[in-house]
Amino acid sequence: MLRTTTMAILTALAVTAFPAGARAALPCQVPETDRHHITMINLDGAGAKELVDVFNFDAAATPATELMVCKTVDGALVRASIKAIWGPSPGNRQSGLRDAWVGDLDRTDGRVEAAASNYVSPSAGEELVILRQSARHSLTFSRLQTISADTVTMTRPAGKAAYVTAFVKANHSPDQKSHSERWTYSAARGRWVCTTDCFGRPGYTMVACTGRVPGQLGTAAVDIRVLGMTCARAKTVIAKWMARPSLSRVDGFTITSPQRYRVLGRNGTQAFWFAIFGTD
Ligand SMILES: [Ca+2]
Repeated sequence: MLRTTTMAILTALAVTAFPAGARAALPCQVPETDRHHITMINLDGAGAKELVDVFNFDAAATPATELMVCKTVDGALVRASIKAIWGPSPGNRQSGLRDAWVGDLDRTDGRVEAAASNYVSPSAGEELVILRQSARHSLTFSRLQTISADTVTMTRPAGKAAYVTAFVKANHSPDQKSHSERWTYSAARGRWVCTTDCFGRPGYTMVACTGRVPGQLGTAAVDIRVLGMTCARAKTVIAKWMARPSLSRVDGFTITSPQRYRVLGRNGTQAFWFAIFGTD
């Protein structure tokens, strides 16, 4: 896969010589990186296919994932859009982009989706970021949703909508059992939703929260996931715990730590967990 995509990007870069009269256009070129996932696909409905490059960008050893779209102008590929879609990673240099899928993944609206799975760390697992073409024939993408678990992969059965498998280990699960969640596309909700093995009920799925909660000694709670509660509520409880990590109960939540660097809080119907930055 990597060899193929590396050859593909080299081929792409080889045809980016600047055409006269296209001074405003940026070349179809990204910072040097070892991970690309390139797809040639018709986004705008016109003749030539566009190039979609989902790539890992290792900025100061904190990998980030970006998405670039290039179009053909006067026979040369030029950049049409670029978007940071994940990161910077709290994990190490080997974290970041693991795989990507580009196409009409939901097989519903004709718009193209792009999904990128990103590895964070052994305790924080992976995050799948799904984006969708901003509009039909658009050359830009908008964020749709993020799914977190120990491993998150997308499967594209022939002729059917893609589905997501999100595996959660027992020691990362609020009910202490492993789950292999199946997320299928819901046209009614316009996104992928968990439909199988979702901690017992379909509407009861773990959701990823963005942002970090600062704590002592510069550490911070990252990669927060919540079950049956809002991100804001979880962050409030986490902040209180980060201020006093000796507490075993905060705002009605029992705080446990199934793994050394992962903290779990639960109160029966609601739960959250988070990884602590820089600990693995
Ligand atoms: Ca679509």
